[in-house]
Amino acid sequence: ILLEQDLHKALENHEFHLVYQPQVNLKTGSIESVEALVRWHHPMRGFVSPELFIPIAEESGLIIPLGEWILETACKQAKIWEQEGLPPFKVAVNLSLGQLFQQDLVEMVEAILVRTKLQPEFLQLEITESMTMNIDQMTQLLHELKALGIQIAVDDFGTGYSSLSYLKDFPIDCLKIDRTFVRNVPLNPNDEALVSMIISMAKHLRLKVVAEGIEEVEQLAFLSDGGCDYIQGYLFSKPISPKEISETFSDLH
Ligand code: G
Ligand code: G
Ligand code: MN
Ligand code: NA
Repeated sequence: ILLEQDLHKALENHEFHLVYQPQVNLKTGSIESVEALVRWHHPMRGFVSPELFIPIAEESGLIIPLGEWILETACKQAKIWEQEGLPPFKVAVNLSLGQLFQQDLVEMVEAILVRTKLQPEFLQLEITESMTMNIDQMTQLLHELKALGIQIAVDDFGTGYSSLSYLKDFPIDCLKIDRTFVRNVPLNPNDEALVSMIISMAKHLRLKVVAEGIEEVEQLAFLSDGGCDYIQGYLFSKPISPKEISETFSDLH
C-alpha cells in the first residue's frame, strides 16, 4: 500500500522526529525519566499516528532500521541534555515486537551506547508482553540486555498475556500500568482494586511502578496514596520537544 512505500522513503527524507514525555517521581516531584515517542510528519498527509505506521513498519520489516534510528536518536539526545548540564535522568525507548526477534538486537544496543557514549544506566527499554515469544527465549534475551547495564520496563502492563509468569522469570526493573486501568480511577471500584493490586505486587517484587495516562488530579491523589512511584500523563506534561524538556528543567531549578 501507499503508506508503506512512503514509510520506506520517510527515513532517508528525515520525516521522523522524537518527542519526550516526562515521568515524575510522586514523592519528590522531580523528573527521573522521559519516554521517547516517535512522530512522522508526512509531506502530504501531515501527522500520521504511530498507532497506524508502527504496525506497517513491523509487517514490512522497516521497524529494524526505524527502531535503530529511534534508539540512536534518543541516546544522542540524552547525551546532549547531559552536556547541557541538566540533572541526570533516564531516557525510555519503546521496543516493538519485531525488534525483539532481531538477531543482533543486543549488539545493536551495545553499539549505540558506545557510539553515543551514553552511560547504560540512563537507558531504559520498554517491552510489551506478547504471546509470540516463549518465556525461555525472552528471559535469555532480557538477561543479555540487562548485562549491558541498562534498565528494562514492562509497558502496557496488565493488557497482554501471561503477565504473572513473566514477572516470575524476567530480569526487569519497572512495571508501567496501562492507562486503560488508570482511566476510571478512582470512580470504578474494580479498576481501583486492580491498580492497587498491581502496585502492591510490584512492591513485593521490588519493581518500580509507573502509572501512565494520568489526566486528573483525582487519579494522581489515588496513585500517590497507593504508593505508586512515578506518573506519566497529560496532567503533568504532554510529550514535548527536546528543547521544551531542557526548558522544563530550567524552570524547575
Ligand atoms: O505516542 P502515541 O500515544 O501516539 O503512541 C501510540 C502508540 O505507538 C503507543 O502504543 C506507543 O507505544 C507506540 N509508539 C510510539 N512511539 C514509539 C516508538 O518510538 N517505538 C515503538 N515501537 N512504538 C512507539
Ligand atoms: O503504549 P505506550 O505506553 O508506549 O504509549 C504511550 C502513549 O500514551 C503515547 O503515545 C502518549 O502520547 C500517550 N499518552 C501519554 N499520556 C497520556 C495521557 O495522559 N492520556 C492519554 N490519553 N494518552 C497519553
Ligand atoms: Mn511506552
Ligand atoms: Na503503555
